[in-house]
Amino acid sequence: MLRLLAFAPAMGMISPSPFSVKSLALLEMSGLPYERVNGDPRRAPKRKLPVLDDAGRLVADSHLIQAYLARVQGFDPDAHLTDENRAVSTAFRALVEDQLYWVLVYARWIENPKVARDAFFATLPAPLRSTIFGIVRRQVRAALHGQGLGRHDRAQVYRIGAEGVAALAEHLGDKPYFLGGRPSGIDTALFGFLENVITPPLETPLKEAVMSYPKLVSYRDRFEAAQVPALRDKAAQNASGRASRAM
Ligand SMILES: N[C@@H](CCC(=O)N[C@@H](CS)C(=O)NCC(=O)O)C(=O)O
Repeated sequence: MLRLLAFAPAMGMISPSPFSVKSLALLEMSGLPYERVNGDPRRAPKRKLPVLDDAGRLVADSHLIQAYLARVQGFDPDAHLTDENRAVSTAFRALVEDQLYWVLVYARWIENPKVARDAFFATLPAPLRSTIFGIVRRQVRAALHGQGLGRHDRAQVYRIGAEGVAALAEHLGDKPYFLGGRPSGIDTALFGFLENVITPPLETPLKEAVMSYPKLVSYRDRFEAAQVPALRDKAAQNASGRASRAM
């Protein structure tokens, strides 16, 4: 059976990792039997999660997982897309995963470190928790600096976030799914992001930006109800497992 190594649920989220939520959503939509496992990024091939384990064959990266499911398992959520749809999907995936994701990382790790610590390191004993959290937070800060977003001031970071969110809302318009009447892979990426912004009780300007577009909230809810209705309950079963960290 397929196994997905993902970050354990936290703060009411299916996973505190948008990429883990995305891959879980893809697996749910595929109808393929799979098992969700709380993974540890330090043991992952690229030191990031999610990782798909197909009988020992490891696929690391949510986009490669989508491609693998299409190529090897016969589930391609993008099969019906036109070339233009694919171009739009590629561009918006970059917006969500290479830009907005980092605004989320900034909101959590730089601005709300205590929330991040308690959510992602809850199972560690208190003294160890603070030490390890401090080390990881320094790594996250360096990653943000390397990516570039971490070099901006707060107002600039959240302006970039608000512009990106506005682009999502504008393109979604009144369509049921991001590219029209049928769901596709980009919806799973958006679902992962929106789940991570909307669900946790963490009030940030990024969340404010998303909540200012009720259509984005109802889109997240609609996608969940229609495409992955069992995912949240399944996540609750993994919540009792060992917690793992996510950015
Ligand atoms: N491009 C990757 C990104 C995965 C990723 O960034 N995962 C984060 C959690 S959201 C992670 O594993 N971080 C752990 C670390 O950097 O140590 C994908 O699409 O799967």
